Amino acid sequence: MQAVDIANILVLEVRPLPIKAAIFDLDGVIVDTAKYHYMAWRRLAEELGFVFTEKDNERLKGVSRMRSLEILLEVGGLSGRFTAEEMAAMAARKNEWYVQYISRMDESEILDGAVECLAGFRDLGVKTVLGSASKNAMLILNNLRLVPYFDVIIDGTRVTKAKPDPEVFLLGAKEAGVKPEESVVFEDAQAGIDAAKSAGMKAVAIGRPDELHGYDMIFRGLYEVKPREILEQD
Ligand code: B16
Ligand code: MG
Repeated sequence: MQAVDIANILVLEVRPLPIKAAIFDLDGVIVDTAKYHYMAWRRLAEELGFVFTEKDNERLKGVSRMRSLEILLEVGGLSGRFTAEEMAAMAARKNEWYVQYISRMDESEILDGAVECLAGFRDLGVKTVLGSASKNAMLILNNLRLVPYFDVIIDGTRVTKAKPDPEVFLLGAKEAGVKPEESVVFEDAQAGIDAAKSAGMKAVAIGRPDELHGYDMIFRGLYEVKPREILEQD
C-alpha cells in the first residue's frame, strides 16, 4: 500500500506543468504574408539587377527585416557592397511596397482553422498570445479583425533580438503571467521552433516534416490542431 502511495507521489512529481498559454507566430501560421514579403523582396532584387526566386524566399521566413536584406544581397552576390544607410533605405523601400500589399488584405486571407484554434484555446481557459517578428503585425491583425482574439500581442516593435533568440516568446509568456514551461508555441519557421525550444516551451511546428526539425508535434496547418488534444499531450 505504502509502495503504491510512493509510486503515485513520484508520478505526480514528474508530470509536466499544464499548458496555460498558446503563443502564435503570425506569418505562416495565422496568415500567409510570405507571398507579399516575396513580391516586395523580388521587386527590390529586380531593381538591383538580379532574380530572387521563391526558393530563395524560403530562407527569409521568420527572419528579421534587416537579416532578410542581408540574405537577399548574399543571393545576388552583393554582400558588403552597401553602407548601413543604403541598407536601411533599401529595407524601408521594400517595407513601403510590402505595406501597400498587406493594406489590401482582409478576413478572407486568414488561414484555415486559425480563428477556431484561437477561440478553442480561450474556451479552455488558455491565454492566447501573438509572438511575431513582424513590425507590421498590428496592421495585419487590424485588417483581419483578429485583435480581439489575443490576450497579449508581442510583435517586432517590442523586441530587440530576432528569432531564434527566445525574447519574443519569453516576453509573451511573461505578459500573460505564465511560466515558459506552461506555454506552447505554434511556428512555421525553423528560427521560431529553435526560439521556442530555447525558451523552454513546447514547440508545435506548422509545415512539413522534411523541412523542419526539433519540434514536439507537427501539423500541416492550424485546421488540424485540436486545442484539447494539445493540452492532453502533457
Ligand atoms: P516585417 P513572423 C516575420 O513574421 C516573417 O516571417 C519574416 O519573413 C519577416 O522578415 C519578419 O516577420 C519581419 O517582418 O518586415 O513586417 O517587420 O513569422 O515572425 O510572424
Ligand atoms: Mg512565421
